[in-house]
Amino acid sequence: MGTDYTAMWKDLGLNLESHDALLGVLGNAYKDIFLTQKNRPEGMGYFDFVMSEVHGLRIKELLDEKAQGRKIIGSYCVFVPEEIALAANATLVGLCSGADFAMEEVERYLPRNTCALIKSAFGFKLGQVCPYLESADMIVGENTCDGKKKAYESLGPLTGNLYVMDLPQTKSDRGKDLLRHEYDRFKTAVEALTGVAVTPESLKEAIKTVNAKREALHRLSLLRKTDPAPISGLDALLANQVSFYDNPARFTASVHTICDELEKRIAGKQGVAPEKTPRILLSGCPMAVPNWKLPWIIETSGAVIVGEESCVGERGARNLTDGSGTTMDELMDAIADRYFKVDCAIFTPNGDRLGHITDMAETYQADGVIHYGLQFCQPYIMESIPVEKALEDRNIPCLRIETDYGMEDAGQIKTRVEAFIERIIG
Ligand code: BJ8
Repeated sequence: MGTDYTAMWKDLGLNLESHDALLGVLGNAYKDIFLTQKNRPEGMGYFDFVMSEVHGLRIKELLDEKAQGRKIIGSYCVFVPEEIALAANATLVGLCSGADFAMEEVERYLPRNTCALIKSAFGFKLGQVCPYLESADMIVGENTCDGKKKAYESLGPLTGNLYVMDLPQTKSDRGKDLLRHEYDRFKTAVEALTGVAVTPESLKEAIKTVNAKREALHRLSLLRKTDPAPISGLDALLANQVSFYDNPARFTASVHTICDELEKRIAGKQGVAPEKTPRILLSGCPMAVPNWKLPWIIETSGAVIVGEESCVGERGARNLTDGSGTTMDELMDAIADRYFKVDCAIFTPNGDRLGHITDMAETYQADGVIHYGLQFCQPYIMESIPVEKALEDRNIPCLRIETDYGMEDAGQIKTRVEAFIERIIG
């Protein structure tokens, strides 16, 4: 980073030494994984810049917004509706939980057999290393998996500004009523935070902004149907990761710029890997920055990732919100309708997800699916068994990987991935 942001980080209460260490690890991993890729689209330069300024310029922008009276809301889950935050003059940012930090301290609060994503959220707080977390005026936790809902009981007192949203566990009418009710309650809480009443007009405008972002991501996804793949899975994942904290309008424009470039590549049959490179669909737990381990292993083992069935991917961005309503009730119903379709593994039963995975494998012409389960994540690991069965029933090979954020098992995973790719090639 060219600018010195030390004073800003200090004002936010970051532990400068630990923060430096984290930035060092992040920067080195990024250089080794992303900047060594061949045939990257030029448009990825924007995302390289965003990543180099992820704790710098973007945080400064958020703090400048705060100085103008805007509030920042941090979230850990795609069930928190960005539309409502934007309509009440707040900015929603994803609180990434993709790296181990301060693990000894974390294990004073959480059992060892807690998933790495939850541990990471605690590590970032306890280590005082995340400027997004520290600049947030409100942090939203959601009652999704058991790990998260119990962990929020301990995270609340550590942050002092945690708001907990209840979520249904079944796709029933009662479940949908609960979600709608919780979104009303969230709207009231955000209005109280910002002092700005949401109106049908502001909500419609916010729906438009968020839909535009999702449409750009849909465009990017669909371009990956082609062979040769015009963009790597790592770069596409990065775009999805950045969508959680970039300015929405700027992000949308940048994704369209890449898509324009990819269309030209497709016309010229130019890919990131040669035609007929084995194509993998990645499915499972979300991958937050800087969790790039598995995609990196896959794409350095002779395959290309052509889609992500994940909350940092198609599950998170799949559906648009119907913005045609004119009253508050109609628009809030439309928001609840849209989010109720998210097929997170915390729902039981969750048959829609099986259908989405098989559809995606067919749409993106995947030769095989790798299911990624974070160790100790019961919902996704349990669901990986029926997922594998549904895929194998359709003759789509599936490999189930269970891992965490450490690199100790990277060699072993690489061996399994290479064997899987061999199997696909036949
Ligand atoms: S909508 S996937 S973002 S909850 S990996 S913490 S499930 S034990 S992250 Fe998620 Fe919302 Fe669902 Fe998406 Fe628990 Fe599993 Fe850990 Fe997880």
